[in-house]
Amino acid sequence: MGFSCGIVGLPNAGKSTLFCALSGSAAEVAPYPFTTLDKNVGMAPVKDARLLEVAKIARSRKTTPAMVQFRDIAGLVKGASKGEGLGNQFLAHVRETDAIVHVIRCFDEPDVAHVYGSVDPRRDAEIVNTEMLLSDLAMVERRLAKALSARKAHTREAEVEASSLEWLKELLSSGVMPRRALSQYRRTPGSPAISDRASTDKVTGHGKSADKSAIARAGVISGDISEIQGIRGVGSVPDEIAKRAFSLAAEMGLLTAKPTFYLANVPEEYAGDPTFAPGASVVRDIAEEEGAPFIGISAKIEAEIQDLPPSDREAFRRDMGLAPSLLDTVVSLGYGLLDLITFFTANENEARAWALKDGSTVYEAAGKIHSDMQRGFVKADVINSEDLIRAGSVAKARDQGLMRLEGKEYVVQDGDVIYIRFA
Ligand SMILES: Nc1nc2c(ncn2[C@@H]2O[C@H](COP(=O)(O)OP(=O)(O)OP(=O)(O)O)[C@@H](O)[C@H]2O)c(=O)[nH]1
Ligand SMILES: [Mg+2]
Repeated sequence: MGFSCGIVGLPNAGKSTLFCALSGSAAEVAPYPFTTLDKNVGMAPVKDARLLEVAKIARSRKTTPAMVQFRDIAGLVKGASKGEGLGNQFLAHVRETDAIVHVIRCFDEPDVAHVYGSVDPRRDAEIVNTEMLLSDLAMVERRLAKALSARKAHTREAEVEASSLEWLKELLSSGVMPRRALSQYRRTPGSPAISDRASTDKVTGHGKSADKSAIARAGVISGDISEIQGIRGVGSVPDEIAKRAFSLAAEMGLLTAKPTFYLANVPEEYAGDPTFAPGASVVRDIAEEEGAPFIGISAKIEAEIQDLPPSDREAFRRDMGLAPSLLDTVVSLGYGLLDLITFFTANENEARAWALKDGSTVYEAAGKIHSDMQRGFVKADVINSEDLIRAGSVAKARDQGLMRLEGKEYVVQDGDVIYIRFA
């Protein structure tokens, strides 16, 4: 799978409308709060023109794109973490996802009730973020209680775990979302990224963004965390504790530690120019303050387009001044946010696209395909899809010396076509 993405927001923000527009699947959409009582799960393919070309060259019988999963849950309201509304019980469905899209209502429509009576993007974003923070805090406190009794054994591991959870608790209780700490850290000029992977990349020269990808890996963070702007009142901790805290946050599925982007759901008349819609600039500011990506769309228009025959969609989008595809926009945001690249496998049976964390080795890529391939990994023949497409066939690519034999440590590049040799 490419990645999975949870859709959160207040009731009637347009989450299910967005879900339908993205996944093409039907979900109940209605003008009253708490329409979604359970969760909706849908999949959508990641479009990649290179896959079709690679499939043609390999004469593959079928092509399998990478897939993205969307999960739409009930709306969150104030007090959700204490059992208000329906939201909290469904947060578990979002804990398992890779990323979050936070939908904020910017459309004013008297027939669609707003649970707090008016359109106010900053207040709404704060309510939802606070509920996620409180839910995460409760989770951290439960785990901390266990860790504190384990600490009595005086092992180093138990000590690190308890201290990391204490620091996470402090962070969350001060209202700091761990994802914010991570993204601010990423933006701090000169912040060192020390991980084994980052240094390997530099030595082999393959790491086009070694530092970035190293930090993006959950739990790999370094530097003096206390220097990060915005974390006021939170004590500094040794690197080891901070690193463990971030990997625990990922492991526990803390919502406020997940890469997140904000989506302003604007009135239909602003569909072609969403940033000019009232409220959209507030959502953009919130996103900017957090270092998070932002997009503005009209979910209603997008869902309506999804109902048109496919052949009519493109012209309709063009006439409305919309980007060519909402799904493509969201997918590329997600790939960027999660530092994902694409690699391909291709034989006569199947040509397939896979998503992989930037900076991963071909050995790790083999593990994605099949555990046997990783276990028995010998070498990999690698060619970039662009070279392969230019050469026109695998044989010609070989003749031109474009196919390389790589070992375990090779860092996969975006667009690589990989043939694993395994024993
Ligand atoms: N005018 C207008 N209405 C919209 C827009 N987006 C959604 N709606 C309407 O708002 C209502 C709520 O939309 P849903 O997608 O069901 O909202 P939700 O966030 O899933 O709501 P819950 O499931 O109740 O949490 C529906 O009547 C939609 O048609 C929009 O951009 N403009
Ligand atoms: Mg819904």
